[in-house]
Amino acid sequence: MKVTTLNYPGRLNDMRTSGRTVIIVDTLRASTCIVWAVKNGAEKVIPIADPGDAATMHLMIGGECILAGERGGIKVPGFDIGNSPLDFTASAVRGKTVIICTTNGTNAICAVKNASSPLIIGAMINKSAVARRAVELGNDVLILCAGTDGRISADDICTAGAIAEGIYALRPAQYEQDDMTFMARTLYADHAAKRVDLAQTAHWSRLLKLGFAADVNFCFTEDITDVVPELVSGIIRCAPER
Ligand code: 3SL
Ligand code: MG
Repeated sequence: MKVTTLNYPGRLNDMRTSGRTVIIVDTLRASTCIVWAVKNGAEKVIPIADPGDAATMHLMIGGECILAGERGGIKVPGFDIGNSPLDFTASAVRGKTVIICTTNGTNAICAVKNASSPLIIGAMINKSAVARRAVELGNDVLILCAGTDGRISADDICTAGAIAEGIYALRPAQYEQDDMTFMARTLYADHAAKRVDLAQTAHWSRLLKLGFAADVNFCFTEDITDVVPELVSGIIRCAPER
């Protein structure tokens, strides 16, 4: 079972997705928001790349629909909520359709949404459940990190390492990895042992400057939930029990 990590979607066209389970990671903050929305009872989450398209879809769906998203980390004007996981409460999302549009995370999801592979949403808050799901599925794994503005983002790499570590722990004899996954697991080990301070990295420190310290702490809390959202035909729901 080989685990490959892609730093950001730019080289996605060079990668094979078929036959692999694809785990999409945007730790700060879109994949954390999606996991938390599904955990809190959202009926479904629809990821959209463009804010105008998201607003149009919101108008078309009407009814019990929440429009969420950011540009530059800040709620898009006119949207119901921004991209703070702490806003995706049960009272905000239960039983509703959530349309979400973010700068990097939903772009990464939309980049693979037509792939025939199993597509699951990974975050630090569900890392162990995601590793278990990947092992159940039994395919090779591609961890697709959203990155930040077309570049590597350490928060995503750390979560990729945490998920890969979980897969290794469950299947050590079958486990193989590429060098990026080796580096991701090393970063995660250093983070877990407090040998590195990810608050120095670009996106984390930017969110702190914008006043989102509580979000960052939440996004880096491990295993809050066992929910594993799955993307099928462009719509994200809780993965069915297998
Ligand atoms: O780019 C994204 O998808 C966002 O998660 C970035 S931010 O954390 O809202 O700035
Ligand atoms: Mg991000």
